[in-house]
Parts: sequence; C-alpha cells; structure tokens
Amino acid sequence: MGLSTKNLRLILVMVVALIPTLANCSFNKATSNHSANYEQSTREILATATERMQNIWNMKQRIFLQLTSKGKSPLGGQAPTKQEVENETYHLMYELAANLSVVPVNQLEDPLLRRRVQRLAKLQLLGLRPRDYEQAKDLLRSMRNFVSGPLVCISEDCTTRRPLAMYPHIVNKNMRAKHYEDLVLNWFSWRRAINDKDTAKSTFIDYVRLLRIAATYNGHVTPSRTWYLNYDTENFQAEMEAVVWEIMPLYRELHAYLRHEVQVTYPKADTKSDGAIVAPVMDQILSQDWYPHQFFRTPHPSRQHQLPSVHRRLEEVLVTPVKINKKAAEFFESLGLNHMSDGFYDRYSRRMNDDEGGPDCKSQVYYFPPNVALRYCPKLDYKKMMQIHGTMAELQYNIYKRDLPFGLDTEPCPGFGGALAETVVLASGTARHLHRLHILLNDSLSEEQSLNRLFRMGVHTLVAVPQYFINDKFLVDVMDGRIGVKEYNCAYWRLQDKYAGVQPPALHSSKDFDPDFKFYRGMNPETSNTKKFLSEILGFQFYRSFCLVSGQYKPGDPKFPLHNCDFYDSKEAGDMMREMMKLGATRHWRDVMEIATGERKLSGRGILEYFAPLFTWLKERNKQLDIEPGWDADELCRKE
Ligand SMILES: *[C@@H]1O[C@H](CO)[C@@H](O)[C@H](O)[C@H]1NC(C)=O
Ligand SMILES: *[C@@H]1O[C@H](CO)[C@@H](O)[C@H](O)[C@H]1NC(C)=O
Ligand SMILES: *[C@@H]1O[C@H](CO)[C@@H](O)[C@H](O)[C@H]1NC(C)=O
Ligand SMILES: *[C@@H]1O[C@H](CO)[C@@H](O)[C@H](O)[C@H]1NC(C)=O
Ligand SMILES: CC(=O)N[C@H]1CO[C@H](CO)[C@@H](O)[C@@H]1O
Repeated sequence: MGLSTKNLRLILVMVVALIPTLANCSFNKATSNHSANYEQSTREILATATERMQNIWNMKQRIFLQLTSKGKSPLGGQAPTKQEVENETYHLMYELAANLSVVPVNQLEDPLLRRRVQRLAKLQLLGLRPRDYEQAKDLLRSMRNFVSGPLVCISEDCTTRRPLAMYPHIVNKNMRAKHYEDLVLNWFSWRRAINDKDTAKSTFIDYVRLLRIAATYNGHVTPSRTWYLNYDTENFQAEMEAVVWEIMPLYRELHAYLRHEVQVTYPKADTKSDGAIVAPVMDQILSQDWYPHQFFRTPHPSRQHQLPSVHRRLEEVLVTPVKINKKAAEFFESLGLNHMSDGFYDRYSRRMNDDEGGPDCKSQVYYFPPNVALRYCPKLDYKKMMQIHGTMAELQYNIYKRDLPFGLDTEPCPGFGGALAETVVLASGTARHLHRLHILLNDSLSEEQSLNRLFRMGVHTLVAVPQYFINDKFLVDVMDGRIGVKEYNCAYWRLQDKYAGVQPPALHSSKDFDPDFKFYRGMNPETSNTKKFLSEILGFQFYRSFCLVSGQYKPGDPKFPLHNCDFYDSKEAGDMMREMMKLGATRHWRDVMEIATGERKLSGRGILEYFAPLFTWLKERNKQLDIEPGWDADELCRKE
C-alpha cells in the first residue's frame, strides 16, 4: 500500500461528493433532495460495512467455540486466529472511516445516522496507515513487555536467578518487602532495566508521534482531541482535574496519615521534611490495600476489629465457580434485567483452563451479536466474587446494546461500562449483600470494622485516582506539546508533587525517565488511564444514585450509609441501568449519565459521600497526632 493512497483516495472521493453541492451552491443547501441522496448512499456504505462486521463477529464466535471445545472445531474447519480478526477489523474500520469522512454530516437529517457517521468517521490508532499502525502495535507490545516481560535483574543477580517481571513478580515482592532499601532497590532496578540506553523514553516518544499522526487524520489540531475522542468535550482534562481538586481535601488527610505511618515504619524514607511520600513507598501502599500484613495501621488495628474472614463461608456457600457466576447473574435478574438462560450456560459460558491467566486470572466477555459469551476465571475468593459481578454487568450491557446498529452498539465513551460494573462490584462486597448470600451472619459490620474496611477501600481508591490523572495528564501534555522532550522527567515529578504529594527517592534529573508501570499500561487506549479514571469517578456517582433511588442509602441515617448499600432487588435502579445500557452510543455520554445522576458532569460527590466517615475519622486522628496535612514542593528534579 503506497504511502499516500488513503489521502489520494480521500481527495478523489471528496471531489466527486462535492459536485452536486457545488452545482447548487446558490440555493438553500439543506434541500431535502440532497440530504435524501446523501442518506441513501451513506446507508449503503454502512450496510456493506455491517455485513463485513458480521463476518468478523462470526470469526470471533468460531474462535470462542474452538477455544472452549478442547481443540475440536465444532463448526468444522480451522478457526481463524486472533490476528486475522484484528487485521480484518483494522481494514474495515480504516476504509469505512475514509469513506464516511466525506459524507456531509450536517446534511443528514436522521440524527441516528448522523451520529453513526460521526462516530465511525473518526478513529484513534485504527486511523493510521497500515505501516504506522503496525508500528503502533509493535510499540504497544514493547511497552506491555516493560510491564510483564521478565527483564529485571535485581542487584545484578541474573546468573543464578531468572529475571523478574514488574508485574506480577516485583509488585508482589514489594507488597511483602519489609525494608526500605529493598523497595528502593526494586524501584531503581526496574527503571534501569527498561530505560537502558533510553529505550523506554524513545519508545514513548515514537508512540506519541503516532498518536499525533492519528490526530491529523481526524483534522484535530490539538492531538489530545483524538486521545479523548469519544468524550467529545472541549477540554476534558479540565473536567477531570476539577474532580481531583474536589476530592483533594480527603486525599490530603489520608496522605498525611499515611505519611505518619511511613515515618514510623521506615525512618530512612527521608521525606526531607517537605511532607511528600517517597514513590517506592507509595507503590507499596497501593499494593497493600487488601494485604493482611500491611505496614500501615488501619484505624482499629486490634484483632477483634479485623474484618471477618469470609473465605471459608464463601467456599461453603458458593461451592463452585459456576455457582458464583449464577449468583452474580441473579443480582441482575433481581434488578429486572436479563435472565441468563440455561442455554447460555450450556453454549456460551466456559471455564478458563487452569494454566490460563495465572493466579489472578480475569474473566472475559465476548461480543459477537446476536450472541454474547463468557469465559470465566475458576477461582473462588472474595475478590473474584466481586469481580465476577462486574463481568456480569458487562455481559448485560452487551445484551442490551447488541440490537443497535453497528457503530452505535458500544458504550457512549470509554469507561462508561466500567462505571456501571463498578456499582455492582461495590454493592456485592457490602456486609449487607454478604449477609444476603448467607456468607456473613450480620448485615452490618461493627463501627470499628466498618471504618477499617473504608480505610482499605480508601487506600485502594483514593491513592489510585490521582495517579490515573497524573499518568493521563503527563501523556496528554507531552502529546499536545506543553511538555518538551528535555523536561519530561522533571515535568513528571512536578505533576506527582502537585497532585499526589509523591517525590522521587533521590535527586533525579531530566536524564532519567521515571513513570511507573501503570503509565505504560495506560498507553493502550483499551486500558487507558483516562478510562480507569472515568470508571472510578462515574462509578461512585452511579452507585450513589442507585443507592438513593433504591432507598438503601438514606443520607443522615446511620443504618443506611452509602458504604453498606446493596441495591439488590431494586427495580428502580434496574430501570435506570437498563435504560442507559439500551442507549449504547446513540447519545452523548452526558445525556446517558443524566438518566441516573441528574447531572451532566463528572463529580467527586459519590466518592466524598461514600468515604465521609473515613474523612471525619482522619481529620480527628491527624489532629490528635498533631499532623499537618499537605506538602511543599521541593526541587527534586534538575535539568541537566
Ligand atoms: C438546485 O436546487 C433547487 C431547489 O431544490 C432545484 O430546484 C434545482 O433543480 C437544483 N439545481 C441543480 C442544478 O441541481
Ligand atoms: C488483512 O486484511 C486485508 C483486508 O481484509 C487483506 O487484504 C490482507 O490480506 C490481510 N492481511 C493479512 C496478513 O492477513
Ligand atoms: C469504501 O469505498 C470503496 C470505494 O467505493 C469500496 O470499494 C469499499 O468497499 C468501501 N469500504 C467500506 C468499508 O465502506
Ligand atoms: C449486628 O451488628 C450490630 C452492629 O454492630 C449489632 O448491634 C447487632 O447486635 C448484631 N446482630 C447480630 C445478630 O449479631
Ligand atoms: C423535495 C424534492 O425536491 N424531491 C424531489 C427529489 O428528487 C426526486 C427525483 O430524484 C424527485 O422525484 C422529488 O420530487
């Protein structure tokens, strides 16, 4: 394929398409006749594309059936490979976007058709020319390898031991580490391993270059418009930042308390008395959110206030993974959503092989309308139990949106489905829900236990959210040229300082390149930090709404706090969820979120109300300990 084929074809098609308009430019442009013609030809393009998409879905279905039938191919013949599906999808989306980009959208009268064209005519990486697209995939593969490739030799000890991967090996090591020196050593070892000869940095630079090219194809002068494509908002970053500041008072209290714990445990973690927490320790804090032997103290550390262990009862009650799946599916049936039939479990629900996905395997949802399918992780514990509720939410979403025309059968913006899933994950983990499942005897925890649980949830959520934002902002500011190559690293630390109170473990310079592994993971639009941020924030907003409408959250009533809300059985919540799912991408995400929240903007309100008791406790505790929340910027990065 020649370099400029796409552009050349674009120009040709454009000229042809413009002729009727030009011939009649002195007349009212919106004559119904032209729009009828445009609509007609647009529908034809889309019909052909839908056929090709149907073909791709069939390929996916064959892959699913083959994967899950122990090698036998139930439909006969060799199933296609994942690469073939990817290739077909790429070519379809790429050609289709080119064909649709010349449709005069404003002349289409049918709003649904207009929206389909708008969504399909602009692409992110898929809009790159074949050669660039291949390179983008290679770069993403390299960056994935930074995270999970066995690359790291700690203390140069690779003659006797296998090299380690950041995830999961080093993350697990850090979780268990007891000495500050080890945390720091691991921190440096990984960065040295991936950025030897500037590999990490130059990979990142190459990738950003491609993101910029993708943006020019969309006609976006500001490249981040393409990165934030389906958020369809003038300055989406500003909206995210506003949320970060909204929850900052809570974050600062948690940060101050954690810093105090750091000083007690790791006197050597010299914070230069500016109040920031050292990055390797902050990483450990995040990895220990649910770890029973964490170094920081929960609000009520004594044994009697520990969270009740649910593991044994969970195994007794839920017995098999299939039973967990059915219980999770039942949650949605109780809301009045789809019933998952026996036919579904027979044909479209399959267990992952034991060797697949490792100890922390994640269930997968397949979408090949008219069918949807599930491959589930056969593990049995509290975390998996909550996660499978999220997976079932995704399955429900796919069932509702599969009737929409191709192009609109997606979530309205990346992370929206994740936010809906988050609500059910939150509900399923409450004492009230575990009591309903006969796993806990009581439907509420004691006040002390409750606070301990909120604290762990707080570490899990509140420490992660600013990191999603920082990683996303760093990428976008580089992409848009607000950060120049020479200042990458110092700019990164300025963001860490400003939004999270985190600093490097030693004086660093612009020669280093220090982003963490989640930064690289977020380079893939499928798993972007933007998407994670939105799922988390919007998830709490939805949760609050579902809990209010179901009467399971009554502000001011200590019997019905938001953090113990289980909206199981609430038809009102179910109606909202169904209505949103059924809309797919037919409307702007703000219109869709408004159905449940009555609001059209991201807000930290859900998070703030959920963690309100923790906030109160932290403020009092910090006062008692005479801890001043906040930090001052220290110059810990130098230009060289
Ligand atoms: C231009 O549009 C007018 C009004 O719809 C129509 O009557 C006329 O035939 C058109 N002329 C050409 C050249 O298409
Ligand atoms: C990828 O798909 C295109 C268009 O469908 C096809 O022409 C090409 O041969 C495929 N390439 C590979 C490597 O499968
Ligand atoms: C795009 O247009 C070309 C030329 O009309 C056609 O051959 C091709 O099938 C179209 N592809 C899609 C996906 O619309
Ligand atoms: C359930 O917990 C509440 C609050 O801790 C307590 O008052 C109540 O006695 C407990 N009920 C049972 C049956 O243990
Ligand atoms: C409203 C209008 O002008 N309709 C005309 C569009 O063109 C067709 C022929 O292609 C006419 O039959 C319609 O009357």
